[in-house]
Amino acid sequence: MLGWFKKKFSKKEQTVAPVEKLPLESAVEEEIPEQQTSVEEVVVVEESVADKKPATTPPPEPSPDEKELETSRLGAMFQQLSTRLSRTKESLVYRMDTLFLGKKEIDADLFDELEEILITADLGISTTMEILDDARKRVKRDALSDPKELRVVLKEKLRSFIMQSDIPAELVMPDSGPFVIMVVGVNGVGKTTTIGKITKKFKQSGQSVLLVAADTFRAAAVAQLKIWGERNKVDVVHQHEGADPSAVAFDAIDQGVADKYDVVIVDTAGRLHTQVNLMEELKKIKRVMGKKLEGAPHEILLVLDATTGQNAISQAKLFNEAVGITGLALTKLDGTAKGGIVANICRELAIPIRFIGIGEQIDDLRDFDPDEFIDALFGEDNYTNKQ
Ligand SMILES: Nc1nc2c(ncn2[C@@H]2O[C@H](COP(=O)(O)OP(=O)(O)O)[C@@H](O)[C@H]2O)c(=O)[nH]1
Ligand SMILES: [Mg+2]
Repeated sequence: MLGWFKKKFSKKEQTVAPVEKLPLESAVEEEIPEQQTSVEEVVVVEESVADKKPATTPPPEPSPDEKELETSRLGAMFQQLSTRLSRTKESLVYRMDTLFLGKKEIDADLFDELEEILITADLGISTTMEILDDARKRVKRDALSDPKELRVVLKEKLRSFIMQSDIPAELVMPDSGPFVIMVVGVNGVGKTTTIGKITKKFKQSGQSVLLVAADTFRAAAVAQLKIWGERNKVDVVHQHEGADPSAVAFDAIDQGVADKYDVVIVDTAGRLHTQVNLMEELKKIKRVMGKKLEGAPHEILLVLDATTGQNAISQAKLFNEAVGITGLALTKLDGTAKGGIVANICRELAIPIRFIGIGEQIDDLRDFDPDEFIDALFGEDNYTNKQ
């Protein structure tokens, strides 16, 4: 479930020791040493080190000061995530805690109230039922009598749902040529904003990015992507309003390959103002890119708005049937009490969540990390200790 950045790009900005000297594990983690290294070269590097002996000189250990700085940075990020999730914390965890504290024993009433809390936090009926069944079994098996003991049971069950759709991010990345990401989703979920935020992450890790305005149905959509392009100082391929989105995508792949971009990100429309069926249009965009570059688009990222609750699940099913979704970005978790949808999505769909959006600003996008998410929700501040 880790996003591309945790696995592939997170450490690229750091100065890395020569690759031949690194053991395979570190080489894979440490990533690409130079700004313009293509994905192809990275793979070659990874293969070549496989034959070599483990390093005799490991990369320099961070100094105690650097370690401390990193720990406090991670701590601050964790705190921020925790704050941004506060509405879900209130609706799910605080209510649960109040219930457990107020009850002396685990009885049918407690389970009824728990059911209501879980459903209100948007865990969905079937996910809620599975959680409650599991909790009842645990109470019986382990002879639990104190309601507070249920907290751990529920927390671990939620974590296990979130771990379920864990699919390594590298699997979607190409061996060579640009990594093409097609971003889909209904209108207003945050596709263009998410693209802007992801672009910053790629840029920070030294990747060259080409943005593609294939939402050609509104001039404003193209203008919005261009603004994100300017903010990130990256090029944006666009044509006139109403241009054929497939043609825009087709040409962009040409440019992406010819100019050796590392990443090409294609923004698409969420609602068409013509007679064209949205799903047919998306299938066509996908098809033409695949014709131009084998395997493209490598990632079809569906953006879902967490505030829409269960509706997000139906959207995911529809888009998945039409174009085959490989990853999810879940936006607006900052503004909702319905963050329980995360567990529901993971349980219902075998699609990894790559990112979560926790605000409107460029830095308000996080690689999705199940442990961090659960700890932030349950208010356990031990995440940074695990790093
Ligand atoms: N609070 C919050 N707002 C977001 C987030 N992501 C996007 N938005 C807002 O959602 C609105 C629609 O975003 P946009 O990117 O235009 O959606 P699109 O139609 O799918 O491209 C904008 O006002 C964004 O600022 C998020 O993670 N949190
Ligand atoms: Mg848009």
